[in-house]
Amino acid sequence: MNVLESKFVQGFIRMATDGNNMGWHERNGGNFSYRIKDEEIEQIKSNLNFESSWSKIGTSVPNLAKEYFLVTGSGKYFRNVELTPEANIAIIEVDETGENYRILWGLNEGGRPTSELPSHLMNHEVKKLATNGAHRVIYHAHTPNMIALTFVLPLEDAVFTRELWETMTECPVVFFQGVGVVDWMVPGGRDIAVATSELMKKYDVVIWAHHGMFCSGEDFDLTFGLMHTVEKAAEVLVKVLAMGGRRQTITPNDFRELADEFNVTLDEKFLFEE
Ligand code: 2HA
Ligand code: ZN
Repeated sequence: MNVLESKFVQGFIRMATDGNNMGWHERNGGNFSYRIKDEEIEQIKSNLNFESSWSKIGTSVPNLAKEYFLVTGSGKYFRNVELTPEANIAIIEVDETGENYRILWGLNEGGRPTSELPSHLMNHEVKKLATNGAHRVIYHAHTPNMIALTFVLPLEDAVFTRELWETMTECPVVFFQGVGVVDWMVPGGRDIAVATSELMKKYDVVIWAHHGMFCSGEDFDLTFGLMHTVEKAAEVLVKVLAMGGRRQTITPNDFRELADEFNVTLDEKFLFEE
């Protein structure tokens, strides 16, 4: 099968376009990766180039040895993914040591996978282990309302989780584990990848202070939906703070009732009295 005709590639392109339409991907901002299923790779194998040379990932992901990923390209713009996918995204393979990758398809005008490849692959590794292989999508976006909040709220998991949960009734149902926060760090390298993947052991959402967010999920709908929900919560919070703050809210006991009704467990450490 032609690579561009396969369903997972089409789903990936649609999500990149949707993210761009949300205003989350100025210039080359943001990046996105999908851990490809064996049967999906089998269908396109005859169109992949297994002659290309190996490059260093910049970190070690032994639990992703011999896995395949669809990724956005470094310096590429989300707005161009739909127009010329073969120039802006790539299929890569991780070698048997988990230290190197090679490009099997795409980036046909040159280029490398996303500058955040270490964070993407370390997050994939953590999530593959934590979810028994269910999570396949890692998505990084420059979401403006969340970025704004990181200049105002204390950079603590519990504060962000509770503030975001209080903005919309569905929030604690959608991201019941809460959200993690990474202090400002230099992007693109192994250090921020280690910090992010550590938080991904507990959360599906990690906020990068003054930068954006990472979300993890099973498929494109769930992962895009998660980013959208959290960023919308941030937007509501920005408005509430701009209007002078809350005069009434959802209380800890309301959250406990909600958790019972929707069959989710909300950690009591997020339900502190204020
Ligand atoms: O421009 O988003 O974090 C790509 C990025 C780096
Ligand atoms: Zn970024």
